[in-house]
Amino acid sequence: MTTVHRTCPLCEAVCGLTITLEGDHVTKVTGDRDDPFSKGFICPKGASLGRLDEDPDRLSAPLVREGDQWREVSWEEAFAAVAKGLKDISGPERAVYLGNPSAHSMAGSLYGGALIRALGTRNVFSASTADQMPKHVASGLMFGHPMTIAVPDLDRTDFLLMLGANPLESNGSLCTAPDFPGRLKALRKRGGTLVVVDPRRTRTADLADEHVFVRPGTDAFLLAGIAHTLFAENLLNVALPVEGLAEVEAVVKDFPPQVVEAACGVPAEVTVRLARALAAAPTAAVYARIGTCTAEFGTVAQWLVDVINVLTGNLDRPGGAMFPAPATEGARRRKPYRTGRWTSRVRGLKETNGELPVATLADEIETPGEGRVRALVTVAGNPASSAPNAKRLAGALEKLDFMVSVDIYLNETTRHANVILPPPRLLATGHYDFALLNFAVRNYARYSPPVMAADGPSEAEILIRLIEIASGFSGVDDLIIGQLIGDHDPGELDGETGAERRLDAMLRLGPYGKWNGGDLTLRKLRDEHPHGLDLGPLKPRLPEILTTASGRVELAPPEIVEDVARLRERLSAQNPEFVLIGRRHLRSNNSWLHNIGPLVGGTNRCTLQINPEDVARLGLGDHALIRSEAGELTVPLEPTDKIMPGVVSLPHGWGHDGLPQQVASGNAGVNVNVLTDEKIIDPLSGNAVFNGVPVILCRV
Ligand SMILES: Nc1nc2c(c(=O)[nH]1)N[C@H]1C(S)=C(S)[C@@H](COP(=O)(O)OP(=O)(O)OC[C@H]3O[C@@H](n4cnc5c(=O)[nH]c(N)nc54)[C@H](O)[C@@H]3O)O[C@H]1N2
Ligand SMILES: Nc1nc2c(c(=O)[nH]1)N[C@H]1C(S)=C(S)[C@@H](COP(=O)(O)OP(=O)(O)OC[C@H]3O[C@@H](n4cnc5c(=O)[nH]c(N)nc54)[C@H](O)[C@@H]3O)O[C@H]1N2
Ligand code: SF4
Ligand SMILES: [Mo]
Repeated sequence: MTTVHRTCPLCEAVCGLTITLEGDHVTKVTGDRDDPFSKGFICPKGASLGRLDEDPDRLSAPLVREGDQWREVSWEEAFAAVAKGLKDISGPERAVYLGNPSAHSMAGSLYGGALIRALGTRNVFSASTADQMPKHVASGLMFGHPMTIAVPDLDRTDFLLMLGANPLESNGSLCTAPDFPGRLKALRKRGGTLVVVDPRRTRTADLADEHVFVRPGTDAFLLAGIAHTLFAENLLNVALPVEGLAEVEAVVKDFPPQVVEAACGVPAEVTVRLARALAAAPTAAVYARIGTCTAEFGTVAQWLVDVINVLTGNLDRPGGAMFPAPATEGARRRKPYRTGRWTSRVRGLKETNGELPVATLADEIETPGEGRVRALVTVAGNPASSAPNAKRLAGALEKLDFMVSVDIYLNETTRHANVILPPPRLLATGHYDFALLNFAVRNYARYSPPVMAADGPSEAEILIRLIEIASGFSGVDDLIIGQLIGDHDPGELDGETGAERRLDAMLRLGPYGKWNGGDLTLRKLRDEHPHGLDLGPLKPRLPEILTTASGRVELAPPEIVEDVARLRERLSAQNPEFVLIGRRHLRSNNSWLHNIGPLVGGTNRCTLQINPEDVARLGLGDHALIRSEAGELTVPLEPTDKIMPGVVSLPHGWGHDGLPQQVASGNAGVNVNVLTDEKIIDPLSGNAVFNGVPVILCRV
């Protein structure tokens, strides 16, 4: 029997796990009590890590498809098939899609960029434009860099206003905080206040001092009403160097609480009270997540979040919204952030962060003409499930000349591939959270080396081979290390693989690093801090980390101010009779944990939550037909007064009919993204809209 300790890679909470093994078989998983950040916290998903790692339906060898037959092949044969498939397809005709787990893996973080360059394409898509792109765009325009993202200082704040997030189920997002539930309870226990804004009374709302119902897709109105009140009642406390204060005042003038009430459904007196409370609290933070991002005014809403944090004096101060200093942070070029450096071929949509909206991937594959996407590489992504109008996208994948997927399952997306390349089990893979530690509520680092040998190439090695095949270039690690370390001696770098040596270089150059006045190295982190290293509470970082043209916080970026006109026009719009939103369940993880027996069933079911008043009014039975611009589904109903009348909620990531995954195909559910509409996006970020989708309901 052996015991190993490592970070859970399944969600953004980065919990430490203690794993007991008999040989290579996992017998027990518990929370790692010695992890200074997660302190033993674990959720049911982390506890099922062994089941996932040993799932018999996971792919254990590369697959090549011939017609509708799959054949297991050797790695060399698989890579030869990729080389042949990509050979006659030029860079601009290739596209890549990086899915959510590539933001968790070392391979995705370290080799995603090089893969894109090797493919020679601007057709870059990822789950980010179905998720947090509005936050990157708003932060990029205000602070100069899309990763300069403020997170709520959860452990010290006196007042937290949370919109469109449900960390009791999701365990938090763009706010890396293991045991988020415990941290919220601690906030209340120390006399702090939690207010949750959500069209559903969630488990997080149940824990709060106050829950405010909001009409889906309209948080920007509520936030504008709060900002309006701060100006109108002279509650400002602007402590930072800012540009554009007068412009913000002028822009929010048109959104008094009495006026926004009709649009967002929040009574004017509640909006005014929230503004006063945010201004009066010793410290406060506004935090808004997926419910507000995957909405038509996503970027405007995210902008208003930080506008309010600035106006109330809470940006960059302890207890407010702060900027983490992750251990692998590199120097940021003083080059102001821009979007739209290129546009998509078919719909002319703007590039953001080097990506195009996933909402237009199907257009790029289906529309004939020069530059049509003919080949697609997916890495850890399931866009045939996760993208808006997923049914159309699944059909488009059939029209590709070649597709290769790096994935652990044969699923909704990879079944369209010609070749599937499966990475080895998690326990054979090193782990470092390059992306998520940018958003941690304490500065923290932890490296988890592999605990067993892999029986095939690691995911990093798979991506390196794809880079070599696509570009003919080998030696990517040495090239990047050379560019990164300048005059330092590469011979000092530790690590068994290129990925580890790159991690070491980044740690050494980072804010705590040996090559930067500190003492942190990979060896030190791995050998002296196997349970993780606490690097202390967040510290104020402005104005040093601002990279805007003015060197100040840009409170009124012109493109955002311009988009407020669209919001103003919407003030007088009619509300649809029903709108659709999503939700997450504790034991889910987007589309890919439904094959793990202990995680499905019970409360984790694909049902349409609907208010009982609506059920009665429409005379619905246990099922209903739900129809949108994009498609229709028949769904089982779950009447509950926890959801507002006029709003219905269906979780995403279901609809697994016919997959070679025994448990998942037996609990198939339906795919909500048959209903979501790829034609409607947040124009500033290109982000998909999943919340506030107009639908009609009919009896079946
Ligand atoms: N309607 C609606 N749609 C949504 C959302 C919503 O709230 N509502 N949420 C959106 C959000 S926030 C996100 S992030 C996206 C997610 O969108 P995607 O990233 O496209 O989808 P996932 O379901 O996360 O699929 C992850 C894929 O990675 C594979 N995988 C798992 N682990 C590994 C690994 O270690 N290596 C590799 N190579 N593959 C692995 C899985 O088998 C699966 O195929 O969905 C979005 N779609
Ligand atoms: N268990 C579990 N954990 C996960 C995931 C998972 O699938 N399952 N996915 C991971 C991923 S990829 C992400 S991005 C994060 C997301 O993490 P969170 O942002 O916390 O996501 P949700 O739990 O979906 O909570 C979103 C809430 O927004 C509400 N909402 C919907 N529309 C609106 C609206 O218009 N306005 C407001 N104010 N609220 C609205 C919904 O009712 C829901 O309660 O979770 C991560 N963690
Ligand atoms: S909360 Fe997230 S990181 Fe922690 S054990 Fe659960 S899935 Fe893993
Ligand atoms: Mo996400």
